[in-house]
Amino acid sequence: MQEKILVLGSSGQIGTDLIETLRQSYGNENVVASDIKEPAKHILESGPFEIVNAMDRDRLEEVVAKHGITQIYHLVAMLSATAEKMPMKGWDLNMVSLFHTLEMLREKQFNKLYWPSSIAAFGPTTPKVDTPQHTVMDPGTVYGISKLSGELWCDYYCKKYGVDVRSIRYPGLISYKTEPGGGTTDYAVDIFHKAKKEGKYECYLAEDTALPMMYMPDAIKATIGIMEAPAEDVKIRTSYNLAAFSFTPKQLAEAIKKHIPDFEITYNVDSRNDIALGWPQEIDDQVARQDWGWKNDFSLDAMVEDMLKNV
Ligand code: AKB
Repeated sequence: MQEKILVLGSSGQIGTDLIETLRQSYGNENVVASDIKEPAKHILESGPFEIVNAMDRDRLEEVVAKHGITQIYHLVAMLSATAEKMPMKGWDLNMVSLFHTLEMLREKQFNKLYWPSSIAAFGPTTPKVDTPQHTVMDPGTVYGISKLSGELWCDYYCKKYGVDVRSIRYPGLISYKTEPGGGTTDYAVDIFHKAKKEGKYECYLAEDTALPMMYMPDAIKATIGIMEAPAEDVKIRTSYNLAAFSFTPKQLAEAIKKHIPDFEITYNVDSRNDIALGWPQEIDDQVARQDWGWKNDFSLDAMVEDMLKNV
């Protein structure tokens, strides 16, 4: 069967990279980009694009029917730092858009759903190092509460209605094509732009705040990897732990200095550091590696080299 894929939130940080890779493997015309704002020119010109507000179920149903959609990648979310400023809006966006797609999946309007969770679903009493797949989860942010709730709803729909929904807990994602917006981990992208342009960066996290991170090509590989895995291999239907490397701002600055020796980092810590301190530092992703063969390609140094080449 020819898959027809709809990406919700395609103009965002993950969407821009994901659309390019999906179009390469499934064919331009079979991958529909959608967002409330227009995407980059090359995305608009290489295949179909629809303006879709993921909160508008009628519009979602219209686009799914129009293109004969078989799979949806749901990438719409208000991230951690922004959702702390507007909790009700964040909760609404993150949950209502998920329920629309889960309900449409239950009604068999399409066959398979990808919905991302995050390390934000963990909380202050979760083990910080080698965070296991199954552990205490007590998120302290609106975004994290929406991700943990979403995971449980995905599992519920899978068990109760037999739908095929798959999910990964993303670490902080680093990319150069599109900048992230409103996350706690955004510094790890901003730092590269400032390092190249100004040779210095003022960081809002403390120098020793460690977080799990991943380079975007690996995140895209994992996202498509879990969607293409045989259904019986995807045993966990809440969400899978996923890891590549972890670093503190100080360690990232050291890695950048290997290429830009004069680079300087200073610190002006704000409330985002409190959010980061409630998250794990290093994730154990053995279960994803065993179940559906996940394996990262990029180390910290390889990511830094590639970012500095491309920003
Ligand atoms: C954020 O910082 O909010 C996101 C995330 C870790 O999910 N990048």
